[in-house]
Formats: sequence, C-alpha cells, structure tokens
Amino acid sequence: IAAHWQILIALGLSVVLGVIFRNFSVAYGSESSFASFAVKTIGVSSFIGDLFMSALKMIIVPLIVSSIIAGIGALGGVKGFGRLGLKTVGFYALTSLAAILVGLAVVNLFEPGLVDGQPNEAIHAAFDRSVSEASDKDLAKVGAANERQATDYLDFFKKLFPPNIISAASDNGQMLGLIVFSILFGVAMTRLPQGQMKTLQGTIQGINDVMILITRWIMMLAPVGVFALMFPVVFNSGTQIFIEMGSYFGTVLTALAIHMFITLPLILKFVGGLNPISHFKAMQTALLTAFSTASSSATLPVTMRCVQENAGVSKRTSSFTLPLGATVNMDGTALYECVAVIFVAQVMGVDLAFGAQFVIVAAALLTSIGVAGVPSASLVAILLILKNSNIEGAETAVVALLSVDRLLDMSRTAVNVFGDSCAAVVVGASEGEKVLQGDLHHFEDDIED
Ligand code: DAS
Repeated sequence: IAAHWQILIALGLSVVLGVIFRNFSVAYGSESSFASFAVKTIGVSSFIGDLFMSALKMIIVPLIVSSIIAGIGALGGVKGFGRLGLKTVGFYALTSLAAILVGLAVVNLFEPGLVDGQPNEAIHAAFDRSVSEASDKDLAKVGAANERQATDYLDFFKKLFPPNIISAASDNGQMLGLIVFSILFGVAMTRLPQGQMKTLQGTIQGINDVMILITRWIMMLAPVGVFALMFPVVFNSGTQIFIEMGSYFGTVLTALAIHMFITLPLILKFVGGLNPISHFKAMQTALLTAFSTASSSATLPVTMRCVQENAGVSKRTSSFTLPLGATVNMDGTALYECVAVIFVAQVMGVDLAFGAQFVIVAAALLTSIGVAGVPSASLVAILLILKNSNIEGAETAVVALLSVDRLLDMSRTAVNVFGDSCAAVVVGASEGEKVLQGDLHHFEDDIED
C-alpha cells in the first residue's frame, strides 16, 4: 500500500483501539488489571511516539541550514533571493491575515462563549474545574508563561541575531536566528571567487541531499510513529469537557476548515493558477504527519519532501520558503488565537468593542510569527493577548484550553503546514517552475524500493 495510506490506516487503528481501551478501562474500573495493562500500553506507546518525533527533530537543524545556504547559492545571491523573499513574506502576511479574519467572523457569528447572549456559566464552571483537574505539567507551563511580560513577543525580534547560533538551534521549534544566519552565510558564499563558491555550494548541497535521504528512512517508520503518537491521545481524551466546550470546538474547527478548504484553495486557483486537488494529493503525507505530531517544526522535513518531490517545486524556492514558513507563517495558529481570545472574553462576560477586537487581530498576527512550531505553543500567545486585553481569569481560561487543546492543536498545525506549502507552490509557479503538472510522482511510493 502507498505510504500515505499506511499512515491513514495507522491513524484509524489508533483511534479505534484508543476508544476500545478507554471504554474497557472505564468499564472494568481504574483498579482492574485491564486498566493497569492499558496504562502500561499507553506508556510504551508514548515512548515510541516521542522517539519518532525526536528522530524528525534530529535532522531539522542540518536540513534547514543546508537547504537555505544551498538554495541561496542556487539563486545566485541577493537579486534572485530578494525577489523571492518579498513574494514569500507578502504571501505569508496576506494569508495569515485572511485566516484571522475568518476566525474573527466565525467566532462573532457563532458566539460559542454565550448562551442567549449571556456568558455560558457551564463553560465558566468547566474552566474553574479544569484548573483543579489540570496536571502539574500544564499548571507549570501556564504559570511560566504567566511570568513572561507583554514585551516577550517583541524580544522575539531580538532573536533575529542570536549571540550563539548553537543555542539558537536548540531553541525548540523557534529557528528564526538560525534562518537569518543561514541567509547571511548563503549570500556571503555567493560573493566568494567562483571556484571556491562552487566547491562550498557542492558540499552543502551534498549535506542537504543526505538529510533528505535520512528523512526518507525516518518516514518508513511513520505508520508506527503516528499510531504511537495518536493512541495515547485518543485513550486520554475524556469526553465530558469536550461536550461542554463543544461549541468552542465547533467554532475553531469550522474556521480552520474554511481557511483550509475554501480560502487557500481559492488562492491556489486564482493567484497561482494551480489545481487545489493536485496540491492536496501532493501534500497528504505532510498533512497527516503535521496532524499526528502537532508540530510544524518536526513535520518540516516531510513538508520539504512533499513540496519538492510530489509538487515539483525547485529546491531553490522550497528551501527558502518552507523553513521560514515553518517558523513564522502559522495561519492555523493566528486564526486559533483570535477565536480563543474572543471565546474567553465571551465566557468571562467581557464585551469586546470593534476597536478591541481589531487590537486582538493585530496581536494574533504579530504573536503567530513568534509562536514556535511545537505542540500547544500558541497558548502562551493567547495568555499574553488575554492579559493585554485586561480579561481577568486569563490563567484559569488558558489552563482549561490547554486541557482540551490536543485535537485543536493537531488541526491547526495541519493548517499551518498546508499554508506554508501553498506559499511554496504559488511562489514556485510565479517563478515559472513546472509545479503540480501532470500525473504526480509520490516520493512515498519509492520508499518501497
Ligand atoms: N503546534 C504548533 C505548530 O507546530 C501550532 C500551535 O501551537 O498553534 O504549528
């Protein structure tokens, strides 16, 4: 079976088994031998899932650095890169703004935090209850985020020039400093004498090809890794709070679906002149990986392979647009921040006038640039925006959102990755590349050989 079908089957299996294990554990009681067996199984599964995530993350740094440097070398320096950079940044800004506006419209239309125009007391109670049920890890995570001041998201711009590129590389999921260094290195490399530049370019391109090959090996384990990541998530997802916050889930997922299946396909068709269906087919393995890992950084190696080998975008275009996109372009996250903040305001009975909502839109756009590509990273930004909007109970609300965040995180991460891939194919097509042409080759199919 083609690799992406293997991943889909693994996902389906993890959901079925997760539900069965959960129901039997509840039926037999938490003290039963089955429940303890289930807990052990979950532990092993989480361990294997983390290994798969770590394997993908292991190659991110050498992949990003070699991709950008070799990509700029192929562009021949500043002139080619400058044009490409402007197109890419412009595309990211416009699509992120479009995503936020969709979120704004949907959350004001559905009003998930209100019942008959009044704050939903049941959800408010669920917020308070979830703090008492929250894990120490979640409480610590929100507590630490609460310590950070409003300026923290501005100091993200200080990360443009990291004092130590090794520590920048270790900043989990936030690679901006490394990207800036790689761009400077690439541009400087094109200034070297021709012979020297060719040698260095060839070496770095070789490193990049090695990283892409290692990605292929790691993706052979994807069905196991995806199953191992999803099984505990399904097993641990209690249904109660999902029912109470069903309106919130429905609002976020509706807004994400509009952006992913209407806005972006329209842009692919009318701005890029491309076939959206072909693009979805080309990206399915990356989308499934993003959904399973809830980390756009960990998915980046797979995104690059899908865009280059399935969609046919050149290395020089994709090796710049994708690493940058995985770090600063998060349509799903920006949309989610806007919906979550206004939802909490509704539950807390704070009536946000248009001006206040406009500030939230701007804050969501700015903070989504700074959000790292790791699981639940955007909740820190939400806490910051809530505090800036003087909505009391921000910490309690964020702890509650964190406790039900996994499914939404997986969904918005898939949207983040899809948004990055749309930029790569549209910019590639605008550079005259043969993108999404003819019958699509799937790199996953040649994994068998
Ligand atoms: N999970 C983040 C990502 O990897 C997005 C988020 O937390 O909103 O893109």
